[in-house]
Amino acid sequence: MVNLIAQSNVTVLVGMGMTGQSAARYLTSVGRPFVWVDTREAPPALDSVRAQFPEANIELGELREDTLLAAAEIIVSPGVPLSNPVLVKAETEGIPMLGDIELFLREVKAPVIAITGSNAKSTVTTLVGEMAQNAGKQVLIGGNIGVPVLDLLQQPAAELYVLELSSFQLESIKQLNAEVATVLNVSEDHMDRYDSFAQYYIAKQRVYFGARKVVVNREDPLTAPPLAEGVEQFSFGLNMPDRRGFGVITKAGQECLAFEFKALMPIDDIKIPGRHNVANALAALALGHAVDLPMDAMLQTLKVFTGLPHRCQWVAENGGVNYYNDSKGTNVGATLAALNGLKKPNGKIVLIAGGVGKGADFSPLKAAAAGLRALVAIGQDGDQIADLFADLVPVFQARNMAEAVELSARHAQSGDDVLLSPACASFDMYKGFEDRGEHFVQAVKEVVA
Ligand code: UMA
Ligand code: ADP
Repeated sequence: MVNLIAQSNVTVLVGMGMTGQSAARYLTSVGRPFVWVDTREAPPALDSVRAQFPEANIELGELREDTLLAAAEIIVSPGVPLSNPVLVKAETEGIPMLGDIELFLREVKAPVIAITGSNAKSTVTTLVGEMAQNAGKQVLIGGNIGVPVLDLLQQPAAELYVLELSSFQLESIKQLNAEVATVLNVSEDHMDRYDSFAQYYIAKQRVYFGARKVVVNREDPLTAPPLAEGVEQFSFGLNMPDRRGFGVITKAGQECLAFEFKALMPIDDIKIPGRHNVANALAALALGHAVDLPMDAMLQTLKVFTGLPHRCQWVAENGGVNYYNDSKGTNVGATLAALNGLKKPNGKIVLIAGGVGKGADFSPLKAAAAGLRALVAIGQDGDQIADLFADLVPVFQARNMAEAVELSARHAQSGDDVLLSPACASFDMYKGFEDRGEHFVQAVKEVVA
């Protein structure tokens, strides 16, 4: 094959997914020539890419050293590990390597709130965005939540940007310089991409690089930033707040959200369900407060925000059994949070779990066994979860979602919840977590009809 850029000095864009397409739009708009590569022989978006960018120089299949080493700059999509040997070689040769986030930050002057964590990113990002909007700010949200950041540049400039960042996007970050940055929580995920938990943790920590203010989770020491002079620190947690802290206090027998020592609002007024969402509400308050959003507008938002679909979303009630769709629970930490979040004194949970385990250690799930009525295992790695619970609770295997919901309905008792929170990715059986959640909702509708 002919080397498309020979010795010329152009940008190489790696990846033809959402990020790659947004970067291509951006590079085209600023008149920068680029060669577009993808490690797949047939990326799913190829036809639409060729239609949108008929002039694009495209190389497919294994990354080629001659192409990459001739680049002035390499823009890498988050789904492509930086450990790819050709990318490693390019980096050692001193070729600048960056992601879409840094490209975006070069263009944007308005403050950025940068949010990462193993779980709760999308919920907190959306909440902070809604709070800012309700406070009358021109705000845009984007990032891992599904809106590539470079596409935000095609809209009128905002006064504030709220970005959800994944560990993949953070890996290449040199300096983020966020107005406020947070790691909401850290628990194991993506162990099929990282050599160790430490490597994953370090990727998350990069969100703090250059931040003026930080928000940490008092209950999760892994969220603490590296020590830095002059950085203002706020905190959140379900425990008693301290100085600059958001937390929970009891006032007149009622649990309330609180800032420092002042009660703000009864937690019962928060619309999103579950104890874990109280933590998410506190995190959003801390982030909003750090950029001076008015407290009234933020509290008002908490009273109306019903949560995102597929995150502990209530689906139906039948015979005293409530059904919840937590299809976005794609790792062990998320499923534990959902189980603990929905826990109540009278009633147990029938858990539907399983799918693509991403190399995870499922054993921490055992801590929730006492609250389970039964486990229904689904998908490729469901048997690993089933084995864990075999001697602890009744365990069933289901071949599909309809069967899983039927089995759950049969074994749930009045006062129980049926929870789909798979602790796994969905790609063995579904197009994505949304598709899986929709199948669950459909199956529930059939069972309760
Ligand atoms: N791929 C290749 N070769 C390539 C390029 C991609 O094999 O050359 C594969 C990747 O391994 C991956 C898939 O293609 O399996 C998609 O990768 P991508 O980088 O092209 O992804 P995008 O479509 O650009 O979407 C990315 C995020 N996806 C990933 O990080 C895998 C989206 O997050 C994000 O919404 C989008 O950018 C906009 O910022 C999705 C995600 O699953 C929701 N994120 C992970 C998570 O939340 O756990 C991190
Ligand atoms: P992310 O974008 O990080 O995946 P989401 O807001 O989409 O986060 O929530 C994903 C899942 O994480 C939820 O479905 C729930 O199971 C779990 N979750 C929500 N809040 C928390 C929390 N505070 N701590 C741990 N897990 C949580």
